[in-house]
Amino acid sequence: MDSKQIIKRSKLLSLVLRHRPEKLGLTLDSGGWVDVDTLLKACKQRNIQLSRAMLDIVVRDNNKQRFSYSEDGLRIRANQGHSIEVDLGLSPTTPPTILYHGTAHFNVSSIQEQGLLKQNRQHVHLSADTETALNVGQRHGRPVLFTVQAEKMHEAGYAFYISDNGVWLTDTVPPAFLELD
Ligand code: HQG
Repeated sequence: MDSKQIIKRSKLLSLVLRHRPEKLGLTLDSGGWVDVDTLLKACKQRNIQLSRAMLDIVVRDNNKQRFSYSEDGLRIRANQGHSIEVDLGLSPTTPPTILYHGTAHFNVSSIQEQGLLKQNRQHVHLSADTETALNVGQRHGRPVLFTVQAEKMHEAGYAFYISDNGVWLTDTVPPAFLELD
């Protein structure tokens, strides 16, 4: 499989495991898991080429480690980014002093007024480093960076989580804890 094919399969998995499992006639369980055999069968029925060996490569080589197998290897899920309500079973974690959020310039005034809202996803996504945050921001337009006073938020009682692939997650970031970089 070349990198193009891996990206194509990754995009399909992101869609199905985060947002629209019904596209392949699947449902996620409460933890966001899908049975691997059921997923492979659903692909086969729709003439989508995906073997277990290919899936292993997609999970292993995905540039953001977006997917994980269950310990027994029988189920698969997305590590973060869901719009469907799932419980990833993450434990509240103490964040670093500062986290970052990259967004598009046209969102700045709204974010300064309302804070960061989770929009269609289950969480607001934050990054531990500026480079990752700017990459996230440029998906939406001209990128800008907000710093988030994560430690202060945590002290004020807001919960933070870190996904299995290192993305920081929280419910909302009020304007008082945000600063435009
Ligand atoms: C913005 C990718 C106006 C927010 C990335 C963002 C990430 C507001 C957009 C993951 C707002 C939502 C998530 C407000 C938030 N007013 N705009 N009050 N509050 N926004 O895609 O963080 O590649 O749902 O700034 O790497 O961009 O898919 O969130 O621009 O980890 O694995 O509303 O998606 O991961 O956009 O990205 P998104 P995001 P993957």
